[in-house]
Parts: sequence; structure tokens; C-alpha cells
Amino acid sequence: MPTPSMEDYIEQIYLLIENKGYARVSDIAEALAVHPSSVTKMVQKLDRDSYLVYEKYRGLILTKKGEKIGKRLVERHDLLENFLRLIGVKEENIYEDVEGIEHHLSWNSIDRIGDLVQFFEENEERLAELKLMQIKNEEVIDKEPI
Ligand SMILES: [Mn+2]
Repeated sequence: MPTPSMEDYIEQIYLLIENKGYARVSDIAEALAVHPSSVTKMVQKLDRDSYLVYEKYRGLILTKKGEKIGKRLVERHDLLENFLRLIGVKEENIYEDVEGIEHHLSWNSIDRIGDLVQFFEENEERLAELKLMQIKNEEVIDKEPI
């Protein structure tokens, strides 16, 4: 299993290849806000663990294993964004919060959150009830003396 840091790299590499067709060390460094030398080190480790193949002057490609995991990691990130958005988390908090939690949930929890998102998407009246309850809760908080 990849560590949280390895997951971040595989996820970003997968996204870069999907969006641009390739992933350069400099692009990965920028996306993760880290030094290019850290990227080179990690890319070499990911190569050793057969998530990708890295050749200094030819760039890198994900292996079947790397691609499969990359796809799952990107889907997990998207699911968690959808989940937080659905339950009413403010847009400004969503990305950072997902980055903070995505590596720390079991796939079991991810799947059950997926069910919950599906449940609310298929039952809009339940979602409306949740929103109504949230409005009431916010009103209670506003009225509470500090
Ligand atoms: Mn992410």
C-alpha cells in the first residue's frame, strides 16, 4: 500500500497525465508545492515500487498498477468533495478538508460515504430536509449567548 505522501504524488501524476498528456517533474513540484528534488526522489521510489517508469530525459509513465491506483485516488478525492459539498460545507473549505482527510479513511468508509452521496442524490426531498435542519441549527447558534 502506498503511504499518504506516495498517494499524493500518484494522484497528481494521474491528474497531470489525464489533463496534459504528460507529467514533468516541474509540473508535479508545482502541483504539490514541493521542491523538484523531492519530486525526483519520490518518483524514483515510485519507480522502484513499480507504480511508474521514470527515465530522466524521457519523462515518466504510470504502470498498469500506478494507473489503476491513480484512478481510484482521483475518484476518492472527487467523491469526498461531492460529499462535503452535499452536506453543506462552505466551498472555501472543501479542497483543503479533502486533502486533510482523504488518506486517513478506510476504503470501507469511502464506500459507505459513496452510498450516502448516492442516497441523497436519489432522494432530493431528504436533502431538502437536511438543508432545512441546517438552517434551523444555524438560527439556534445565532441566538445562543456567547
Ligand atoms: Mn487529493
